[in-house]
Amino acid sequence: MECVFCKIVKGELPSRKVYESENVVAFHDIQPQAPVHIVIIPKKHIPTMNDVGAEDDAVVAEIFAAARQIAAEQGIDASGYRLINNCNADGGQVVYHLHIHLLGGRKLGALVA
Ligand code: DGP
Repeated sequence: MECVFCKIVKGELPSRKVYESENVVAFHDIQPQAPVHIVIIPKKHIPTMNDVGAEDDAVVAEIFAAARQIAAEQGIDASGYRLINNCNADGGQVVYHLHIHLLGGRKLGALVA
């Protein structure tokens, strides 16, 4: 079965996009854990953080630039936000297409397991 995030990239699955460029897309998470919960992904299928290579430096930098831009657009840059990457089973990864969660809009709890 094809990766759900690749389907979103191709427009085969609907999503509420907030950012799109040649190499990166960001959209609202389907199961939001905070008032602002956006997933930022490379369009390229990279399964996990472990699979990021030196050739991906530019796209990783763009993901962080997109996070800063989106946080400002969502009005949470000053109040604060959290960026999370879940890697593999123990990290709680469910979708095996690299993504960063951008969470904010409320006071987030301590980062504990
Ligand atoms: P993770 O555990 O880091 O792999 O989180 C995957 C996230 O992806 C989870 O918060 C729910 C979200 N998600 C899964 N399927 C879809 C989908 O089809 N659309 C959207 N917008 N989000 C999805």
